[in-house]
Amino acid sequence: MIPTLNLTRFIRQQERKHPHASGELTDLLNSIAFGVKIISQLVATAGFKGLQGYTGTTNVQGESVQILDQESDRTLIELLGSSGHFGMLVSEERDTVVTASEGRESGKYVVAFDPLDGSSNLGSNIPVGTIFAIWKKREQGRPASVEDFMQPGRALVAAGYAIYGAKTAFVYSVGAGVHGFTLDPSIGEFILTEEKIQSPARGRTYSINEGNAGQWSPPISEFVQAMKREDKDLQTPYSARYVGSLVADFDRNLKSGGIFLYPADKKNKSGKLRLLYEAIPLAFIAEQAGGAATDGIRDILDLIPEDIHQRSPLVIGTRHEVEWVRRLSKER
Ligand code: P6P
Repeated sequence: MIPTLNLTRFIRQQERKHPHASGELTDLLNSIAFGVKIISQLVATAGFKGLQGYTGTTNVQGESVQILDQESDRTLIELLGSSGHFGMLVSEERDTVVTASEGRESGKYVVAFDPLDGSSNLGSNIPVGTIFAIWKKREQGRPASVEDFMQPGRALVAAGYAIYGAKTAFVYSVGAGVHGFTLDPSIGEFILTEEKIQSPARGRTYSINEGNAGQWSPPISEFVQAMKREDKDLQTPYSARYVGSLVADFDRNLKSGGIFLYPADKKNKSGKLRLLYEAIPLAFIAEQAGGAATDGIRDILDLIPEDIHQRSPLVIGTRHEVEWVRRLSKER
């Protein structure tokens, strides 16, 4: 059977539903997908192409930078740069913003991305991912500024992620449902494999780093205890699943149901994960698929970033469990 819909055609189909679309967003999404194909190859072949290991530098997060972090960042910057449709970029790997090249400041969009999230897992073949968020500039006809990133996730025009695992998948939304594509490396195409992904109303797994239990706030401790307790009415206990790679944990919950938590704690007062290019894009996807995402109490998509590398607590996944945590957090 010949696969009929690849990503390029699907995005074009979605664009045709917006008669005034200029095609710039389509170009941006295709540029990101092109970058994901290259990163997929880099991840798969790093072991014998001398791309494994560390550069010896640390990034703005204070984390040791892997060669693949740098290569993935560079790939996306170059491809987005040549698309000409962005006004400004934010990457987890760069302290400061990347502005559009001379004469291309008219780009309508700003893009924030984590080029290779979970890269500390690369040595052990655990799935890692790329996460991206696209906003329209607040005002067209002028160069982009950092202020264009200080918009809530509800203003996103598109968001998505790639996951480099047993297969390379590309999952995205432009606000009209969540759609999943699988890379066929034999033809270099992303083929539509999951149209209109809908998360279940509730899950059977919870995902949190239990090594931090001594640092958690009472509502989080109470929720995790409830996850472990035998209670027929609550349909507990749940199973514990924690990969330690955000995109892998998120992708499982999106499709099979479940909750992921990286809460604020005594060690990480604002949580560990980044608001702009981790929490917000995944929250957009989660809500589009019928799920939910909060900082424990407030919807992630209502939060307005104040700094491009700001951290945020994240509770994300199927609505039943996310609301359970919200109730406990409000009561305590
Ligand atoms: P911890 C990977 O380093 C990452 O940024 C996310 O992908 C992942 O969810 C989280 O950190 C894991 O953090 O503290 O549990 O190792």
